[in-house]
Order: sequence, then C-alpha cells, then structure tokens
Amino acid sequence: MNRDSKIYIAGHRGLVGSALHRAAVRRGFTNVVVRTRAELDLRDAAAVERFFAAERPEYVFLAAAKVGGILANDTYPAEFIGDNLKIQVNVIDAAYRFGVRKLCFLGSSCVYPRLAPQPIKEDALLTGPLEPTNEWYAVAKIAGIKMCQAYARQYGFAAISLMPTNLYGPNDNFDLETSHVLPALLRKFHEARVEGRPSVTLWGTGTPRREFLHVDDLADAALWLMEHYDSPELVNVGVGEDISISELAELIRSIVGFEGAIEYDRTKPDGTPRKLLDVSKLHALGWRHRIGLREGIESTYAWYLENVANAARRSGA
Ligand code: GFB
Repeated sequence: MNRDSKIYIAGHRGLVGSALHRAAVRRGFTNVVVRTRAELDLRDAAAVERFFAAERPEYVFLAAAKVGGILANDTYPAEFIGDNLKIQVNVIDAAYRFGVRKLCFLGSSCVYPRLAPQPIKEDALLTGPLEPTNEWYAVAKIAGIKMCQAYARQYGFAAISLMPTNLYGPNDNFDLETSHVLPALLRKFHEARVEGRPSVTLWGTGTPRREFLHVDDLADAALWLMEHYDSPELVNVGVGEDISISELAELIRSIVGFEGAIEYDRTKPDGTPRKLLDVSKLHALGWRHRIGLREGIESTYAWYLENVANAARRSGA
C-alpha cells in the first residue's frame, strides 16, 4: 500500500474500525474513505454496489459486523448470522468486482470448535462442534473466511483473513447487557466504587479462561499483515497467554480501586471453557503485540472515564 492508496475502512466507528482508522492516519495514509451506517447500510447490496462504483477503493478492511458479548450472541441469533452474512457477501463480492487490490477480512477466535486443543492452531477450523452461545456469529464468520478463500481460488482475488482473540480498548461497547466481559467489568467496578456498593455481580462461574488483545495492537497487526502477508490461509492474532475471568476481575478491581466483594451469578452462561490462540504463525511472520494487559486496561479505563462516565455526568445523564 502506498501512503496515498485509497483505503476503505468498513465499520470505522466500531472498536476495531476506529482503531484501524487511528492507526492508518498515524502511519501517514492520506486517502482513507469511511461511511457511517446512516450513510451506507452494508446490508443493502445495491447501496454497497453504488458505493464501490463511485469510490473504487484500492484496499478494504472489513471491520463492520454485528458483534456483542456472550448474552447478546445468545439473545439475537438471527441478527448475528443474518446481518453478518449480508455485510460480508455484499462487501467481499463488490470489492472483487470493482477491482480492489486486496481485502482484509476480520474473523474471530470463536470460529474454532468449542473444545479445540489449546492453544488453538489455525488448522483447527471445522474440526468439531462450535460453542452454542455464539455459533450463529461463528457460522457467519466461517462463511466469510470461506468466501475469501473461494474468491482467491476461483478469481485470484487477494484477500487475507485474520482471527483476532477477544479484543478491548477505546470505543468499545459498555452496555451491560450486550458488551463483552472486559468493558462490562470496567463499568461494573467503576459504578460500584462511585456509588459505594458492597459487591459486584459477574456472570457465570469465573473459571473460563480468555485471552485479551488491545485493539490498537490488532490494528497494527492488520496494517502490517496487509503489507507483509499474501495468502488466503487464516492467521491468528493474539498475545499467546490467557487468564481466568476471576483473575481478570481481580486485575480490573485493583485498577479501578473497588474494595468490595465479587459475586457470581451462575444462572448466566460461561461459554467456552478456554479460548487461547496459538500465535506461532504470526510470530514466525514477524509480528508481536506490544501492549501488556494491565497497561491496556489502565488506558482503556482512562478512556472510559473521559468519554463515557464523565461525559454522562457532564450531560446530566
Ligand atoms: O466477553 P464475553 O461476553 O464473551 O464473556 P465470550 C466472556 C466470559 O466472561 C464468559 C464472563 O464466561 C462470561 O460469562 N462474564 C462475567 C461476563 N461477567 C460478565 C459480564 O458482566 N459481561 C459479560 N459479557 N461477560 C464472545 C462471543 O464470547 O467472544 C463472540 O460471544 C465473540 O462471538 C467474542 O467471539 C470475542 O468470550 O464468551
């Protein structure tokens, strides 16, 4: 990619897309195209067609998706499969037909079987049953991977597919019903401290293990792989270490400064017991993450205070 190449970032207001946008601008890319959801509904094939015909981007990062935490996935299966399939089919097909030079597709570590051997290698894809709480999202993402591979095989279309582990950072969703665990815990501990509550209730048992990558590291990896990797075969993007949800809770509690008790609501799902990616392929290619978990959570908490908690207080909400 040249610094003046036309790059379209689909989903630039989301966690991943906004990080890609920041990273692209920081690296000196001067011709980045974005559209809000109101301007371009990516589920609308005709609208996507018109956009690609008019803009003719050279590179595409497909970071637009219907996403959410364990409960949102379980509650809205129709949207998690339907919206994601539509977005992917429309964008990948239009990108090929309107001459995009290369596309970066973003999947998820939940595409792998629920009980895949840990750490999970890329070749575990489609070797076993999926985790039921997120199989709708996973099936859509697997279809996206396969669509990229089919277009590569039949048409020679250059598409890479990255499988990020659980992500966190600025512009995350902090809604307690639909968010992922890390932003949910930041908010729960923060509000409990501010309101002087005696305890915080988390979901499940606290025993599942998860791996967390700061979204600025993911954006850096995606830009780097777009320039250094050229194969439709998957690449895992993670840190190579995981922690239990109860350990994560202790870490976030200490960062936020909450001194009360932690309780668990065992009626809520745990999800997959463990989801640690094998990142040896990524390391062999030459990329490693930089942001440590404590440092990343501290800066995300600072972002939350400035942009969500204090902003709500300032507006009287
Ligand atoms: O991040 P999370 O919602 O999704 O939940 P997954 C991770 C773990 O944290 C689960 C526990 O064991 C939850 O039960 N947890 C504890 C909580 N307290 C909370 C809380 O207050 N909120 C939330 N959200 N979780 C998602 C998939 O799975 O991972 C998506 O559903 C996607 O499809 C994403 O792949 C990366 O890690 O279980």
